[in-house]
Amino acid sequence: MKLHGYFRSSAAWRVRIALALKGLSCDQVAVHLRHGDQRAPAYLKINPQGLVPALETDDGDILTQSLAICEYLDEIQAEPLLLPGTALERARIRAFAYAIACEIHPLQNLRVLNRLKALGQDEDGVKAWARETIATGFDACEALLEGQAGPYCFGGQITLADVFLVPQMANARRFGVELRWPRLHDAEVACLDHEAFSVTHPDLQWDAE
Ligand SMILES: N[C@@H](CCC(=O)N[C@@H](CS)C(=O)NCC(=O)O)C(=O)O
Repeated sequence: MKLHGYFRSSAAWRVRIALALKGLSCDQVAVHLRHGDQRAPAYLKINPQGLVPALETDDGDILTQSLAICEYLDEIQAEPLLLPGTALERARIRAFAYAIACEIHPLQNLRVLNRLKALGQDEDGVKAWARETIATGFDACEALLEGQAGPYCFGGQITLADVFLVPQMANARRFGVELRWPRLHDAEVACLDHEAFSVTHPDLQWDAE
């Protein structure tokens, strides 16, 4: 398989974590987001949305959207399951991952921040927007974990929720969010102790700058 990503992309990091957890090997192709490679015609043929990640399967099929890719990986390689448990438990794990993927991350994405700048927001205003978006979203995420045992988001097994939490915590730090969520913090610490999270860290990628 081949993963089109970018070292700092939190959405690509989700997929790197899922691949590493499942022991699936994958070539990495760098799409330099700051240089605008995602808008090059050749890349738009791979992902018409002009976003990373995109995963090319061994059969040459192309998948986009990190949630869809992670769920695909969970279906082709069940061990360890990212969506374990009962239907109710799986729905809770999904809700947490979706809260990050669908509500927090899209609002602090590069193209949104660039658009805010184009509309006249200065650098401080743009960063404040990103911080507020993440902080409000994390308030809800912390509440979603109320009553859930640790050390991970949903008990003693790493799930899709953890795969989405850790990269978003890195984004929070990058924008200078004051981290005030003890449960999210503890889950992140537990995850970073696991090789699948540490070796896939943005700073350790071959295209890291
Ligand atoms: N919902 C998409 C989001 C993908 C996404 O926003 N990727 C960012 C990097 S984290 C990107 O490619 N941004 C480029 C841009 O905004 O032009 C997913 O989960 O795959």
